Amino acid sequence: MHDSLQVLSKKAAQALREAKTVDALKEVEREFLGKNGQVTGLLKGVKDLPDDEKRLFGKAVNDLKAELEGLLESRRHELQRAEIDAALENDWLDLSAPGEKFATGHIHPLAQVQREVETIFQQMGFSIIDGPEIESEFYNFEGLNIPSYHPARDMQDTFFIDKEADPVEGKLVLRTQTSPNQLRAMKKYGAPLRIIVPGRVFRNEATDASHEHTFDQVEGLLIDKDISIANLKGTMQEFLTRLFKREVKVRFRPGYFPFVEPGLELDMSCPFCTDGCRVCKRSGWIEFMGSGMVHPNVLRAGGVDPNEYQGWAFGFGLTRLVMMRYGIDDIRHLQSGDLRFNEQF
Ligand code: FA5
Repeated sequence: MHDSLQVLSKKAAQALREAKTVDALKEVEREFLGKNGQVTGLLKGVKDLPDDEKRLFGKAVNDLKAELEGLLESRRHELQRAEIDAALENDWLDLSAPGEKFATGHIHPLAQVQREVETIFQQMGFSIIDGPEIESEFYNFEGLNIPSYHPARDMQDTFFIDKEADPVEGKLVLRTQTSPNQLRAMKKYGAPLRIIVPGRVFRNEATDASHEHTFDQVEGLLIDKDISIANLKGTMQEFLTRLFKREVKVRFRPGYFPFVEPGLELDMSCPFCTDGCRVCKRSGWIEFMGSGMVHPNVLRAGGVDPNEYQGWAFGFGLTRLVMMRYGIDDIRHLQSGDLRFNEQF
């Protein structure tokens, strides 16, 4: 081989050996075999040589180029292998190490019980409907047979919206009960009807361990022909038995709500004991809800003919049910947003 080529070959082979990384190798490649590399420069010069040297020298440079390319390729493999080995050595992952648990939230106890209630009533053929939290006085009171002069207005201390009253529907209020949806549903769907309405209600209460200003109720309404209190009793007994997963009995006491006649308070047998406990105050019975046969005035206000249809309605406190279910001693925990409380469910 031409002397100068031999020197160049040695120089290149040494540079290749000394390149310690794939990037450094690229540098060496550029220096010798790149567009302006030393070997490439020699090749470009071949065309200017006298004819007799052209062939010999040209072949020698091409051989050198092929040799360097071979060396380069094997060095590249070597370095890549070494880089992979180093990565395997340093960046390994212990797949058997115990994982780190992510803190995830869960459904709030109020929503959990609401879902259970909805599922049971759906299974019994009831539809679940929703209504506005800001109501008119008409739907919250007048239409439910509670005119403004009626003393029953005082039973539910009300938040009013600071806005001029509508001549027909009156002032706007934060609904004090879910009962306005009896009227809304009758007007919208007519009779027959089978609905429940879970929802948040508001009262201007002095709060304590069992009273909140904001709490949840579930309204129920069934309207059809030949409906009696017996249907209400059977429905509630079945609902509570499914909810508590043990046989629950119900009993009625007289109660007063202007929108039902007769009005009834419903008690359930204590689902937590057989012979008296703290929850039922050793009586075996727990007050559960207000109910009764829908007043004819309310049917009329909802556009249903009381001569053709009857029905019953009920309203229970979902928040109180949740408290009873989980043994929560202070209603204010439920809206506190305190994770130490919420995490327990
Ligand atoms: C009513 O609100 C009637 N609308 C229920 C009704 C519907 C009767 C249909 C007849 C027919 P009452 O004011 O009693 O009734 O409230 C119903 C339930 O809401 C109570 O049994 C209680 O569980 C719950 N409740 C009432 N006030 C509060 C409060 N401040 N905090 C938490 N729960 C309450």
